[in-house]
Amino acid sequence: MLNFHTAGESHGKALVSIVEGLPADIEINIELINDYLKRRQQGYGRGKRMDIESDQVEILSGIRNGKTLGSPIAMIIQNKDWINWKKIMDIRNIDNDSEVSKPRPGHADLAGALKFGQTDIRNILERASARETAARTAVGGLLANFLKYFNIDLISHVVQIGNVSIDKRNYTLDDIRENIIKSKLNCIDSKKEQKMIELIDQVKKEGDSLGGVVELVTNNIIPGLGSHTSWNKRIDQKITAAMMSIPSVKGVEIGRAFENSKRIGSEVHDEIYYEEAKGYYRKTNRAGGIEGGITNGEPLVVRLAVKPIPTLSKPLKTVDMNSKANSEALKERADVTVVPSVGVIAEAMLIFVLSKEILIKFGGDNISETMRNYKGYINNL
Ligand code: EPS
Repeated sequence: MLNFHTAGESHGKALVSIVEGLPADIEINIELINDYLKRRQQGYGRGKRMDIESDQVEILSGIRNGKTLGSPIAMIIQNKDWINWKKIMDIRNIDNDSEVSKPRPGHADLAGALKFGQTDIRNILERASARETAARTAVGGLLANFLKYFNIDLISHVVQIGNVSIDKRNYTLDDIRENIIKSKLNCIDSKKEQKMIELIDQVKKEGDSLGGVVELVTNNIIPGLGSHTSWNKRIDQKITAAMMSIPSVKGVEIGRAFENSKRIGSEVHDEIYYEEAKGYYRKTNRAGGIEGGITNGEPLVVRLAVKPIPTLSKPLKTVDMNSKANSEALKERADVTVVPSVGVIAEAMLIFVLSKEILIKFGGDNISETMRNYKGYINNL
């Protein structure tokens, strides 16, 4: 069963990913992984940390002569900033003056400190930091090599920052890819993007932060991934769980779920057509590519609501965990918004869910075995 783990603290030495369950003989282009890592670091509104890091993956195991071995794949990304944090993050002895005791509202700080019995919040925030998502993105980039065999393509784009949103709704994955190339925010509407940038600048000056909405769109999805037969086999359940695991993501919508909830059935469901060359198809895709917990072959469309990040240079009120006195929350170097990066992390998580579903359906210890089963299924459709 395909799975992965990550390890690593935000200002520790490195981030580690271990991926298990990929078939042997998959051709791996390491540059594809590095492209994902680079895209995750971009986006207007990121903080100074992104000037320090330039994430590159090093593969430690599981690949030989450019191909997977079927054994666990270990990957490492160095934290360049670690050198500046050695005294605070040292594994043996730390500088005790560095204790953090003022939890940020909206962060894992307080809940994590209570749960794990910690008085130094740094013991929580280092792992709660979204830096961990670099390790997940490496996994997504690795598995993107696997999805290439099935011609599956996917991309994210920003549809809202704060209260500025794009109005366009009818675009294809190719339109998105073409239009976000020059965008600093992965936004297809250059006029709205300008407004988003102005808003980010203004909010930055005010010492505040911004959330937004990102959308994921796929092409060439295989019909029949997921299953209606059990609650925990439904692919919408798996996709939403994976999306909700991304820090700052607080809501997930498949298709036009919230809009659909206001309409009558005949205005919502996507009518079915058939053509010899195309097979079954729809003229609309309000369901976002999933019916009965199974992909129906239409593009997957998933939207994520991202909250504003909790680290504010104009801090909110909190309580000092040592003195219990009213205080101002921890102020740290931070981003103003991470919405474009969340899109790339969401791509990585969707790539993982799709890869896992493909292997559940087609199996295979070797990619040729997986492809033989896949082709047999497609020919029978
Ligand atoms: C983060 C705080 C910032 C972000 C970080 C997530 O880091 P720092 O505290 O070092 O300035 O830049 O994100 C990343 C490092 C990254 O690679 O995405 C946080 O508190 O979650």
